Amino acid sequence: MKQQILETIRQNDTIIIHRHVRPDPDAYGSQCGLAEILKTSYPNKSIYVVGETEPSLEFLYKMDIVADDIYNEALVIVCDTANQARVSDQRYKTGKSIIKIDHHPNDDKYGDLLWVDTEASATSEMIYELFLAGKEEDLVLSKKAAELLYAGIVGDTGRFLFPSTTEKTFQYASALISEGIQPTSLYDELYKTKRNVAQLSGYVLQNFTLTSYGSAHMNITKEMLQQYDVTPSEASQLVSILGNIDGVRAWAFFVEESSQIRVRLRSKDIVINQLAKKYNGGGHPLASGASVYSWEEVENVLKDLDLLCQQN
Ligand SMILES: [Mn+2]
Repeated sequence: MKQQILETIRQNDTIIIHRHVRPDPDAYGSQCGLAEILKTSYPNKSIYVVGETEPSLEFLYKMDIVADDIYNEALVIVCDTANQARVSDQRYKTGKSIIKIDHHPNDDKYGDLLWVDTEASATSEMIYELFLAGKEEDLVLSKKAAELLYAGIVGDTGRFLFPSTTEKTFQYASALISEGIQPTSLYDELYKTKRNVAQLSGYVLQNFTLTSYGSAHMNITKEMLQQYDVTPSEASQLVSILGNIDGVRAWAFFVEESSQIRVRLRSKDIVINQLAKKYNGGGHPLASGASVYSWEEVENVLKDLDLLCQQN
């Protein structure tokens, strides 16, 4: 599949790379890391990255503005995006052909070529693998590309902590560091916490609930977001802080937005992506997302989550 993808890339002069909405470091890292590799390797091709800009990740890369008609002749590559509804900038559909590169479960098999590796810790890890598959021929890895892929791997593995981290992950990370990147300054930017977000995380640690079966949760209402002056996406990032608490096996984070309540589900050992699916979501076995539309529904999610902890 990697060779087929590389062959398709070689045959196209215009390539537009997409990723998912509400981008995280792996979305940016895989999308822009691939763009950097292709720009350096094929200076005569036109390579674009599109999607909404996430202010906290803008230091990594800048998105391009692409006119609609450019899509007519373009190969579109979508990185790190499990399902079509989550592709940032829905014009991806109007490309000449589409390639999907992703590490989430392949429930929505879109695209003309699909490369899905659920064992990969990050899509950025897969992009590095794509580089390895083409480096003897024509692929070149710039320092900027190495930095982007490293940021993606670091983001999706929680700095090499999550169980998705493998021997391969460390090998690739080591190879990326040998390109001369500065992990420390990257961490400074990625893990910089705004004062108000830090204060909200203090509130979460003081007020979360934990059942005797090991399910924990926290509700963040619109009023709390206002009070702490924190955006829903900033609040959602606090989900990981419940993971280290003694007795927590699986946990949910509910953040109220204008038209829905976003659910972040995490787990140490119990598979929770089926639960996410039941509530309009999906994702990895131990890290998923969902959406509900009332606080009554939140109670149902919590009952289901606690039942999973009880039964497993
Ligand atoms: Mn990812």
